[in-house]
Parts: sequence; structure tokens; C-alpha cells
Amino acid sequence: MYNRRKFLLSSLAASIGISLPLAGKPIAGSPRIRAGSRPAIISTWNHGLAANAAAWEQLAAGRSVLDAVETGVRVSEADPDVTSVGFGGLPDSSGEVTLDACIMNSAGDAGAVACLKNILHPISVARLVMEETPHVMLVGEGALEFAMRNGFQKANLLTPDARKVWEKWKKTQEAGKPVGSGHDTIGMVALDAGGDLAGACTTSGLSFKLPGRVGDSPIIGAGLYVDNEVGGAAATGVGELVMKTLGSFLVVEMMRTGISPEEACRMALERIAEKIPLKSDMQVGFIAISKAGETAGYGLRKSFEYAVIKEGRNQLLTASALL
Ligand code: SD4
Repeated sequence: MYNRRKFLLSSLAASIGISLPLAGKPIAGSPRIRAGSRPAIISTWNHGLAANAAAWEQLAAGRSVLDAVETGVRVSEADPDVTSVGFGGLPDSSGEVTLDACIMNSAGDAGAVACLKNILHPISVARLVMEETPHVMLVGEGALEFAMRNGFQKANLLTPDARKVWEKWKKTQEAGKPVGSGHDTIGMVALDAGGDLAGACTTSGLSFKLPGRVGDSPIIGAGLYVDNEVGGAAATGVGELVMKTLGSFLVVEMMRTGISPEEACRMALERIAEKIPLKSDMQVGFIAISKAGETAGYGLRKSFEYAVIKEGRNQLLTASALL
């Protein structure tokens, strides 16, 4: 997957004649991107670089902004090195990989799947729920049956490496005390040249979660929210914190008042910090993009990185931290 990532980045660079930062290397001291421009794509963590590159190629080829976000996050879903998304994702406490995903288009339509097993691209099932059913969310067995009826194939998503990590974790756990950890969900929001927005969010959720646990990522308004008149936002981190405050919706509603994406993300994190007792290892990160193409990311704590591509430049940025 490293090669595919490298290929996507270098082919993008070649097509626009610029050099790109290497995946995984944040740009030290790079200025926050405040100026708005269209098109623009923002996504969470360093695997967002490869996802951005794939999404950008879609826009460059004249595909829709919805195609762009779906294609973008599918890169992370298929990458076994991304241990919190799709194939290679760490399992729940029983050793099962269960996936959560959602998608929104510029018309405000939404689709989601939760606790879906054995499907490589949950984001594409979420899109199908949005486009082909009167519903917003399908879960568990029903979501799997729906996917299979629509031509998706079953796949084993637990890689040997992820199994080893789970086996090690299992040995160290006291019975009955599963703990969640790990947060590298991919959330992406894109704005096309015409000013239309779409977003996608997909994850295997917190590693070693209780079986049946669903996080923020597939919940419209929590893990992702897009309003074509205002902007879009996505979340990563401990989903329970984001769900209790409907974080992405809050970010978009803050932007509706006219404040910048950066201020909006910070205010949503302040809400979490005010309302919820936090443990020292709990992280949440928000990304946001305004209708004008201003972008920002903000973390509860240091270490949150996000990727932005605009004017053909794909950058990994280190977010400011609230605490
Ligand atoms: C969740 N937010 O299931 C997800 C976890 C994650 O980056 O990996 N976030 O709570």
C-alpha cells in the first residue's frame, strides 16, 4: 500500500508539476491555511494525503464531489497499514472487525452503515443506502445482506498483523474490562470548483471495543456533517465524546454564524472539555471546510494531524491543540 500511496502522490505531483511532501512527514511550522480557495479537500491524519490525492484526481477528471470523497476514503479502507479503517483495521474485543461509515452529498442526502462485517468498502455501501433506499442507516446483518444483494463480495478483513495485535491485547486484559484505544478514522470533506460540498467518514472504530459498539463515525452530525450553504466537518478520536456533543453538526452550525472553520472546531472542542470529564488519553480532532474553501483542523490534544489539498498542493498539517 505504501507503493500505491507513493504512486498516487507522485502521479498527482507530476500532473501538476510540483513536488509534494512525503506521507507521514508533517510540514514543520507550516502556516495554517486560512485563505479560501476552490476546489479544496481536507481529511484526517497522514493517510489523508493519499486519500486527498485520489479524491483530487476525481475532481480533475470532472467527476462529482461525491465521487471524489468516496474514492478518496476507499484508499484508506483498502490499505492494510491503516489500522483503524477497513482492511487491516483492529478488531473488537472478540476478534471481529466491524466497520462504521457514512457519506453526505451536496443536496443534504445522507447514508450510513454501522457494525458491518466482511465488506471491504463500507463507504460504498453507505452511498448505496443513501441513493437506493428511503433510509439513512443500515446496521449489522441487515447492512451485510443489503450489501450482498447489491453485488458486494464478502472479504476477510482481519489481517495476520491485526490478529497478532489483538492476540497480544487479549493476553494482557483482565477479564471483563475491555478498553478502547486507537483512533485513525478517515474523515474527508471536499469542495469542488463550483462550490458544492460532500463528505465521507469510515472507520473500524476503537480497537478492542465491546462487540456491537458503534461510534460517532457513521452518525450523521457526529462523525460527519455537510451543509452545502455553509461548509462541512468531520471528527476523529474517541467517538463517545463526539456523539454526546454532536460534534460535526456543532462545527457546521458554528460556521453558519460566520466564524472561521478554525474557531468553529475549537469551540466544538471547548464544548466537549466543558461538558465531559476527560481522561488523559482521550483525543478528539475536528476538520472543517467552509463554503469559501477555508480549511482548518483542531485537536483536543497535541498530535492531531490532517491533510489539505488546494491549488494542487497536498500538505500534512499539525493541528493546534485545545489542551
Ligand atoms: C470511533 N471515532 O469509533 C472513531 C474512532 C476513531 O479516529 O478511530 N477515530 O469512536
